[in-house]
Amino acid sequence: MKLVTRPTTPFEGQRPGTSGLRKKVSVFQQPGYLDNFVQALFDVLGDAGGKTLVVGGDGRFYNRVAIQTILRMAAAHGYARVLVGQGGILSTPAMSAVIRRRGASGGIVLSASHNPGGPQGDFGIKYNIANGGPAPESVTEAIYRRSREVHEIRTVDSPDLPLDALGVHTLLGTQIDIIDPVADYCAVQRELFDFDAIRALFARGFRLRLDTLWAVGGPYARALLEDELGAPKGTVVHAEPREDFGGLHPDPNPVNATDLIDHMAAADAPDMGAATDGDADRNMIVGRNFVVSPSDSLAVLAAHATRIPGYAAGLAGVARSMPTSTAVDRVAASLGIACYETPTGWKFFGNLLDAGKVTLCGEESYGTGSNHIREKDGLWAVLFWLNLIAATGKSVEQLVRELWAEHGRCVYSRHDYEGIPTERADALMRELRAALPELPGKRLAGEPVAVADDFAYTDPVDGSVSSRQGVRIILQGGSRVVFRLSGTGTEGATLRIYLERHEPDPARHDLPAQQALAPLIALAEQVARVRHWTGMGAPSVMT
Ligand code: VG1
Ligand code: CO
Repeated sequence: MKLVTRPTTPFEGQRPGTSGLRKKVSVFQQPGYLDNFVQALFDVLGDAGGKTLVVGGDGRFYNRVAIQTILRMAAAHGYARVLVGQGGILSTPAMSAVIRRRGASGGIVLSASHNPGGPQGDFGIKYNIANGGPAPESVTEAIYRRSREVHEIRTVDSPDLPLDALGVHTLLGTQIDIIDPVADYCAVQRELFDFDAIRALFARGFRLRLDTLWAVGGPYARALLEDELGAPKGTVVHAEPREDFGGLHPDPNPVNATDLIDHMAAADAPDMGAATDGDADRNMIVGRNFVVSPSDSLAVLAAHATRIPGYAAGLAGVARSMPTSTAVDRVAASLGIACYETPTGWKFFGNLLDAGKVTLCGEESYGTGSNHIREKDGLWAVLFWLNLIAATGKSVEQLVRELWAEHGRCVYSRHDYEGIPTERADALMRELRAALPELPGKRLAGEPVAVADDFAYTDPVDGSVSSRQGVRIILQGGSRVVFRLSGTGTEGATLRIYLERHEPDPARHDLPAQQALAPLIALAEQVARVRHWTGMGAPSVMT
């Protein structure tokens, strides 16, 4: 076994997006592509002496190949220890838990999260820092700059390590520990929730259907719900991680998780349904014939947090990404706590959580989490809802309807236009940005425009500024339309249009969202010429 240095030439386009570097598997399979990015990362991180690195992924196609490459390179760079999830498995929230509990200096997550997998699908790599959360923009930009200058790869010449059995190996001077991928994660959850109450709920016959979409959430959900909390076997479905997610699109929304939605609409529907995504950090919550919007879910959790042992002392504050609905703002106002508005992407919550300014946070894209780790956490949200139902005796639907009754309903929808030629998506955003100065005061959708800007964020902890984070058009009554381009897609561009309207009148709470939002949908077309630029008559996905 010896240290080797191989010459290489930089690749274009290794700039991490909203959550790491995501590309088609075929791009990652180019010789040296992954190696170059990892070399850039290690160059930016500097001296690895005495440090511990964690490595794991969501088990998708190419996970194992990537892990072997990274282990060799980590050894060549002199890490003292590397912890690897057995079988190469670590969900994103489990990675965060392991980094924090084991005092690691950081971790590498192999996942393209909610993007489809398999040889034809996507792959991704992301670095998490010592707090367990995604690296901030200052770090991801430094990696990108370095990726354009990498000229040699430092690695070791050694055979693959066996990943499937727990154990300890040595690679050059580095100790490689193959660890149980679920233990640390489960320990964190046990500290937060009333497991006895949840166990009693299941013992009373409460029925849950949790669809982990053949992705990495399965082993975690089975260990906690079925093995520990007494949920009947079969509560977790599609539970064995598959390299191609069984052909499913592991994005837990009503469009992709149709099997779950069908079960929840059936005459003998379970009491609660839920789904998690490729790397198990997202969640969708469903009641009987009742889909909960992620923004409402965050608001419900915030409103009742003190019913949960881990949050009994109350919340320091809450945070949501800018396009997420203002439902949680209303709850925060009534609780008398601060509510922060951040750009899209979990990395922006890290400083607020570290500084103790917020306890709960969430995004409209089916992500919720808290200060227990530094990533969003799908199964945590499911446990939170279960604990809440056990503590209040109320159903999913009742809890949401009570939120609406007290604060009004924030009617919400996101329209995605996927696979647009990049130049056309850029042109749409350019034209829209150029039109912004003319909009304030103008009447749109029957109301004057109060704000028309491009969202910029100054981090209240370190003062860093992130600009161009989404175009917002806010009407006088608070209704909003937000436009931004996705930073996780791998084919062309994806335009996301976020629509929100507050409805105080309970008599109108059951109006279908698309109908209630029709004036805002028309506004979006009017100001952004969506049909013209996308060439599409309707969004490809509406959630
Ligand atoms: C999307 C979501 C964003 C989320 C990100 C990562 O980003 O909108 O809220 O943080 O995915 O989620 P974008 O740039 O495509 O809109 V995950 O579960 O894919 O890591
Ligand atoms: Co995810």
